[in-house]
Amino acid sequence: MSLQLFAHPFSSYCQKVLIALYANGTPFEYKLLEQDHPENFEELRRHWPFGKFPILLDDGEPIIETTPIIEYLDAHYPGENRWIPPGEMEQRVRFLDRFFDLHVMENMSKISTDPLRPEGSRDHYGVEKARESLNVAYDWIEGQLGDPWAVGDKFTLADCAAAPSLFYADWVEPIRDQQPQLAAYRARLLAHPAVARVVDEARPYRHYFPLGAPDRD
Ligand SMILES: N[C@@H](CCC(=O)N[C@@H](CS)C(=O)NCC(=O)O)C(=O)O
Repeated sequence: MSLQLFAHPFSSYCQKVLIALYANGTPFEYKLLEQDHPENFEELRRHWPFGKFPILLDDGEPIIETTPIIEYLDAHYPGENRWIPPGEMEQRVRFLDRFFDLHVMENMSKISTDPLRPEGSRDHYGVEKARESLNVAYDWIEGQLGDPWAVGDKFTLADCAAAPSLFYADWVEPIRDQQPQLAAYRARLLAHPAVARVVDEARPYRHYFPLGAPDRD
């Protein structure tokens, strides 16, 4: 079996999957989605006409959407970290994965990609709502987090989703003093070797950040 990941280092959803691959040392071929590789975009669209990434190919068979990709890795390429530990933790891991994707990553993306819209098509109302929702998410998760990881001592799918979403969310809407647990969790995530690696690999692309990357992290 051979894995190929169509991805870009600066993309938050790609980082979610890259963290899982790196943390378990799972070998794969990186199909970089950059302008000097148009053939990779063409191949991505052949498998997934929406053109959203990442996608994973296993011997040419596509696995699409980040959560199913990590579920697939857990089932077919198991490693030191179980991404969805069986037993009583499973439901919590799945719920927090949805929480970070839907309530942190999506609001962060709405805010950070609005400047890319054509002039006259900016969505100021939507961006304001996304900021409000992000603050609701910060307040809610503050009392919910395990230590050191989202569900306790196991680094799971929930942490793979949390790391890139909180990394960038703090750039667009800084985590506040009222959320010390969340700030500490973000710092622990950034110190994890697989997360530190994706952050470092994305560094050369920071100028892509539409709002301007802050001079930190
Ligand atoms: N729900 C999808 C989201 C994927 C997604 O939105 N990826 C972004 C990159 S971070 C993307 O493809 N953006 C380009 C586009 O929307 O055309 C997943 O979990 O895989």
